[in-house]
Amino acid sequence: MFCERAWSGGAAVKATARSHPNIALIKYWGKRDDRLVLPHQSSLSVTLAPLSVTTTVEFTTVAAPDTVRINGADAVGTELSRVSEAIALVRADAKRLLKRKGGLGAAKVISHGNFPASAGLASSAAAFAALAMAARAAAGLPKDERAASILARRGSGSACRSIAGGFVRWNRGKRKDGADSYGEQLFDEHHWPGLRMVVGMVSREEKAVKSRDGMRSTVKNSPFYPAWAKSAELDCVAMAKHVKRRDLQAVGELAERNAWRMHASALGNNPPLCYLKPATLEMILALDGLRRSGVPIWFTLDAGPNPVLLTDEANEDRAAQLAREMGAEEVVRCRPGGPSVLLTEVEADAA
Ligand code: 2P0
Repeated sequence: MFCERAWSGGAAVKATARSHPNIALIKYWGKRDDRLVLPHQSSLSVTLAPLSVTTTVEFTTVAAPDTVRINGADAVGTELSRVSEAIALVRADAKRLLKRKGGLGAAKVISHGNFPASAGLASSAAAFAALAMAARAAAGLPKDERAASILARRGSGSACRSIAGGFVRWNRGKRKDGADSYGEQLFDEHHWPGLRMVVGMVSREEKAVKSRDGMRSTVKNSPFYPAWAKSAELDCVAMAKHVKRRDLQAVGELAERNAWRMHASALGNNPPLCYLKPATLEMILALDGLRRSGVPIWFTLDAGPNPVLLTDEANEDRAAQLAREMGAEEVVRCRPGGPSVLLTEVEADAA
């Protein structure tokens, strides 16, 4: 049994959850509130199967520091403190909502990804989504997608888009406390099963400026930032319509334009932030020629050098071939994935 819900004052409880990462078709870049992780603009993503992170959270009965193991290594420093801060929010919710006597003790967190954390595939999104689901269940809190998404958001913004599966919009929200800023499913993973996301891994080097620092600096120092935030909000509305119609060309063109604008805002930073490598540019510029010859492949690009090629099932092999020709050391093929799940549910479904 993966999820022990016997929550009877003091007994250790544990739960395991699994989440997919996601790739933004309309990017999140810039916070209006750093502590609550509230964005300046809405964003829209597709969930990436078969990549996943599986996380187990166990609350012990002893008051001690939390322990966190990620892919077999003990987490330390910021990595540990970000997980611990999310766990502290769960403890506070459990105390407030369940009114139990005595607090939850130290948490033991064990997390494994089936893809390298350094691949630039937003492993933090899947990791914090799985952590949010498992920690809430282990604490005996009821299943609540919105609350899980808000908790995941506090760990890492993009993680709020990995609770629901398929195509998810992270609403910017208006409230100061962030209660209306969470991921909302627009279409599930069965809406467009033929869509393909092919990641061309041109570099595994850790980037010089992490997304969190890069976006903070861009908000503060780039004169292009207000224009970015305004256009991204409009892009979200248009992208939802294109996805609804499963219009690959419209989705691809808008995803490219939106990614370029995000990178343009970062390039407008002082000092300029360039996340592209020469091989990145070669790959994405080659797409234009391919499309003119009738091959429907577009790209999107996060704050890193590895393009994600957007295409359909029929052209997936061509996209993978292109990525390799353009210098990708490794190619990862993805399709729309499902929601975060507690593994007890998977067991129940399979039975
Ligand atoms: C995204 N990125 O929408 C954008 C596109 C990077 C570029 O979400 O500070 O790791 O933890 O909220 O979620 C990366 O930022 O940042 C990201 P924090 P996160 O996917």
